[in-house]
Amino acid sequence: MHCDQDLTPVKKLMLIGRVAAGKTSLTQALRGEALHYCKTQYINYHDTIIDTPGEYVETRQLGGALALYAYEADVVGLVLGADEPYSVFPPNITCLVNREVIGIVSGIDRAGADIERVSRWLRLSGCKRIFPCSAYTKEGLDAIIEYLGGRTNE
Ligand SMILES: Nc1nc2c(ncn2[C@@H]2O[C@H](COP(=O)(O)OP(=O)(O)OP(=O)(O)O)[C@@H](O)[C@H]2O)c(=O)[nH]1
Ligand SMILES: [Mg+2]
Repeated sequence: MHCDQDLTPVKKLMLIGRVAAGKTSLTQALRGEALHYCKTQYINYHDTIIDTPGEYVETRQLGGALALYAYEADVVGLVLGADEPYSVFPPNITCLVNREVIGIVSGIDRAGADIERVSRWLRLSGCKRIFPCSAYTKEGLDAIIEYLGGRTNE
């Protein structure tokens, strides 16, 4: 499975979200890789994406490290699954980093997806731009790639 576009390394994206939010799958999809489950056990640096383990946002002691790692990125993506029952991100959290922060609603193909509700939570946390997407169906990936400055292959 491949994306229609290449993710040209114009802006480096860091993904933050709870365990199983879909960060690694999104990373694979954006990079045009076939999806394969791989539990993230440490912060993974790719050329254009920094993929973080969900435990970092779920564990107070590790949370501070995310703010520091954000300095390695141009854009921070707060990832919430479209079917998540609550948000792990507090209100107005985006002011903690001096980077652009976008909201990513992942897994919009999932049964029980409520894109509007999850988008509201992300806006409450301070995200001005929200990108609903699915690593499975590839819906919405082009918009993220375009936002990051990716080029089409054509
Ligand atoms: N239906 C659907 N399932 C998805 C999607 N993205 C991920 N999943 C599934 O959700 C599960 C967790 O996905 P991961 O991408 O590993 O989640 P993660 O946020 O990287 O999780 P950690 O590494 O534990 O922090 C896997 O079983 C994926 O197959 C999606 O867009 N749609
Ligand atoms: Mg992961």
